[in-house]
Amino acid sequence: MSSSFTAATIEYIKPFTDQNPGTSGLRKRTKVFQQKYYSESFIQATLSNVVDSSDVSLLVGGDGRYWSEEICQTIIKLSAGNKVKTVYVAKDSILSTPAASNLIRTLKLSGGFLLTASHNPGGPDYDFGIKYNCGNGGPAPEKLTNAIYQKTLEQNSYTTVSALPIIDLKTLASYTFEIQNALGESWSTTVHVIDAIKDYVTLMKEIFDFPTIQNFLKKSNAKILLDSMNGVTGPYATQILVHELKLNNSSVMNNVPKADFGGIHPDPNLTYAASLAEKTWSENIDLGAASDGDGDRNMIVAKDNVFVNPSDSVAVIADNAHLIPFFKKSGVKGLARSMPTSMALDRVAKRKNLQFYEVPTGWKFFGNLMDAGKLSICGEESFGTGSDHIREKDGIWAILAWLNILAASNAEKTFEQGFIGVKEILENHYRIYGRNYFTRYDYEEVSSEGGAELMKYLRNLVSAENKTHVVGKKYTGNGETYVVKKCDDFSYTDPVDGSVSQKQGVYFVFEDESRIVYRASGTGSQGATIRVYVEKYEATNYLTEASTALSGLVSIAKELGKIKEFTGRDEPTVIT
Ligand code: VG1
Ligand code: CO
Repeated sequence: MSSSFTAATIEYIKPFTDQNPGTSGLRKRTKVFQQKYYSESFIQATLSNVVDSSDVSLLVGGDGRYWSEEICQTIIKLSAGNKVKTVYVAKDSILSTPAASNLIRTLKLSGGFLLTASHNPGGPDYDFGIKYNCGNGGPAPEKLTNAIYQKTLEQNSYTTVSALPIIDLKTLASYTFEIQNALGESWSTTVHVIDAIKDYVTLMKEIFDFPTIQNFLKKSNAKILLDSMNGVTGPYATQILVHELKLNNSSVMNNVPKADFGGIHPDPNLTYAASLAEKTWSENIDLGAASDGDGDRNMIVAKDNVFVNPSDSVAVIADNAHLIPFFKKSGVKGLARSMPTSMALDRVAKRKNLQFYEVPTGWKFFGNLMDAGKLSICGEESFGTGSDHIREKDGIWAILAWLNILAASNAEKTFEQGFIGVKEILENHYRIYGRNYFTRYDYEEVSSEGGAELMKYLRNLVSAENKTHVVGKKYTGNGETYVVKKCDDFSYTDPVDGSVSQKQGVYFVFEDESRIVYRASGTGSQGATIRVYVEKYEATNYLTEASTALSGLVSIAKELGKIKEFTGRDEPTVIT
């Protein structure tokens, strides 16, 4: 469809002061985004930084949360106003974060807007978010997010084409609009409403050994359950598990995306995905999994009360990469984890003689390494696992990786005496490598001042002038004593472009390699969230409950960080 000229107009606004994107995009209460000109300001600031030629093409879509369709229309109008040549919009605006990363890469787009606040709850009273990904498919690096923020502080107008019709997001179609501005310039903008599911499914079929997985599922009668938590992965999971791998419908749950996630907090951990874990354990399910609102996180559980800690999950996947066709073909170039993630992966890198990197929290830091061909498999303790097939973490990828490993580990089995399950794979890993017990305590939505004071106190404690008093100091908790070997505020220099990211978390390493890390979250939308990460390595004693193995260090972590004093909290909001 083509129409006659539509006018691009300038709207005047006041700058906003609170549009600094955090760990992964701008996340606020929906009501904040609904303020007049608020979303337009952030979108314009982004477009001002990324529209650098007459050939810009963008992708738009998100996790389907409340307010997404409205913002899709706003982005289309501002894109047209800013001379973007082509806008690809996901049908129904349903586009998982990993699928977006893939589409940006395969369609060779300039970038894309992802409408998501990820694992944060959605709806009129909860969170909304806008995130920009670049042409490599990964989250915008700090250099760009800083420039966007600067722009929002200064700009006093945006350009839009308010007369554009509302695009029907329910129907696959293309539209071209001829646009003109007051200066007499003219250009055209084309909008394609596209299927955002199928390319992702094709990609998964290229990466994993679907015939072997299907054969395993059929012969073993393994029970699989994937909980999409009413988030965006529902249609992807249904297509892959039910239509491709021929499992029955009961293998997927909460698989229809809902604007408010059906009231669920779509964060796949043992607190918010407790019903999936309970069902898996009570119904003897061989592999239970959950993914978050936008589909980039995953949790793996299994019968016999097995919970696969995400730090272990990435280590197991890396150790078994040779069973996955994608890595068989391309090899494993290197491994990486975020700083607070347990050191289980380091051990795999060492044993396999692979390059290894420790980066700050947030997926954007992995992208540069991948683009430079230095990194294949990486993970974060926050239920994020992924590889260089795209530039985001990928929930369904991680679940399929486990299925592929299960299937390939049992390829020779007759299944009369059962099969090697998740539990055996995990315990075998511990037998070879030992176990890095790990836990994270989150103190959510404490006062901003309290959170800031806590981090200031810790930074001061590990500063150059004070750290000499801390190193060598003994701390005792629950009768266990640990001696500080080193401590610092983590700083990272990107080995590819030399950019430096400072103040990425305060860590204490003890003489037995145990660690305590403190960080302020960069994804919350209200107050401050303090995360405390605790880790302890045991070479042979790998069958203890994590909470028991870590109880001494946890009590040291509370005391060392003066948690009660600064946050007013006795107990954390969430323990993972
Ligand atoms: C959290 C996690 C981090 C993750 C980020 C985005 O950030 O800790 O590992 O990359 O969320 O995940 P923070 O700053 O709150 O600790 V997602 O699934 O919300 O895009
Ligand atoms: Co997410």
